[in-house]
Amino acid sequence: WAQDCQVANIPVMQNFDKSRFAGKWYAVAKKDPVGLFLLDNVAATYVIDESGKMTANAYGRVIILNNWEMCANMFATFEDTPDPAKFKMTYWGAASYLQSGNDEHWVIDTDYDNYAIHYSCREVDMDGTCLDGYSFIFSRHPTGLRPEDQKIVTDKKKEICLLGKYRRVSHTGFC
Ligand code: ODT
Repeated sequence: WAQDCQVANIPVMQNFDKSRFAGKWYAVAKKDPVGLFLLDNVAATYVIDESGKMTANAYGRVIILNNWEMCANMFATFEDTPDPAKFKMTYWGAASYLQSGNDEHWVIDTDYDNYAIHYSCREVDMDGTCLDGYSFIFSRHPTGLRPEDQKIVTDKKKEICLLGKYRRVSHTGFC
């Protein structure tokens, strides 16, 4: 097994089941993109409707206009792709001054009940590696990852070439 940091070759969750992924996830760690937005107290809730379409809402502490601290309420819709673990995400904020845009939304790995690894590359470099992207480590538990899931998550961080790039996301009750 050799390290391959090509975005196109990043392994994602096999046979991803979005209905099992539904519900609330707490961010426990994050690799920031350029111009980071969500700082901490981040959680996302995914919903699958009767037709199978996935949507989500998320909240998190943000600082806008350089000094105004608030909780951002964000929404997203997801477009399916041929790979069940890869989605095209369209997102926007409850308020117009919050970020909006289109991002990739990949699920790298999850056991559905405890941990999930999210990945989004925003800009692929000339050599096929990721120039700008972000990634969340999610837990079903607000207290963080269970010790037995930590090694799995560390191994996956390595596989997606982001080991050492994450910071802890704290939950202080701000949002
Ligand atoms: O925080 C950043 O720097 C980048 C994050 C921008 C995307 C935030 C949009 C959230 C939209 C609603 C929730 C969907 C769940 C997405 C999963 C990962 C991002 C929170």
